[in-house]
Amino acid sequence: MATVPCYNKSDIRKQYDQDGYVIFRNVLDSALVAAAYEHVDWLMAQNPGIRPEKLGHDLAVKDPFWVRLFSDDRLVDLAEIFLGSDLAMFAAHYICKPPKTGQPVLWHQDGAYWPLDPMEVTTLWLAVSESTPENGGMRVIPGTHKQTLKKLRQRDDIDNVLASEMDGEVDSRDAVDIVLQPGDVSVHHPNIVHGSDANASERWRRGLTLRYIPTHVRVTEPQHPGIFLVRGAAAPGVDNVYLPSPSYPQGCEVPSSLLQCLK
Ligand SMILES: O=C(O)CCC(=O)C(=O)O
Repeated sequence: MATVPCYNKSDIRKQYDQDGYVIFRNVLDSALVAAAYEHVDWLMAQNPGIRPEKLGHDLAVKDPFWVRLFSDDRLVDLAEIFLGSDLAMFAAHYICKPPKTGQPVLWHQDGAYWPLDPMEVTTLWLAVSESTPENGGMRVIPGTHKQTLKKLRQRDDIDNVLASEMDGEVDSRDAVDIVLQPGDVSVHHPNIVHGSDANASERWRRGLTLRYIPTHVRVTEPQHPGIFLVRGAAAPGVDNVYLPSPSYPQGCEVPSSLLQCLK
């Protein structure tokens, strides 16, 4: 029988309120994480024009394996600790850094990018490979989630995933490395200052960012690719439109390991 982790929710929330992030170990089983790794291989083959750091939500909304992954109860249970039991998936995005050439993510606060009202959202970052300082793992500055959201400035002078960074000084000596094994999840607040270095190692760094919102939060950008209800009910009076679960198009060749996970 599968072991259901018993979280001490009040301690976890206390730690999140204090530091702006929390780490959970061994959230997903190795078979599902291996399927996610293969999913990335397949997405890269299907989308050769997209850098692997940018396999984003516009692809996720059409992809049954992706939807199955972010609807997994073990992930949604974590989101529920921070956001309550009526939950939607707002954005899912693989940030996968190839050996030697994987790009950095400059210091930023997520909330500065998002069309959400109010800004109630949390990110689950699922490690699909090992994620360490050597291969460009994420770094956070504990406690900075208590700061307001700062403006962004464009950065196209160096290659970087977001082509931008937070406007303001960041003392990187205060940063903490988030070190994860495949299947671990870190959770972070939309205001926390975080980023990651380039991948200078010989190994891939693969991660999946999952942004969950409570259903009373309105998505204010009409061009947003769409959101999914993953638990509970839509909030009355909030005009979010929820997408139905997608199917793969007829004739689309999908690896059997992914299809197996849909059963
Ligand atoms: O994956 C990374 O290196 C950075 C992730 C990030 O910025 C985020 O999840 O908001």
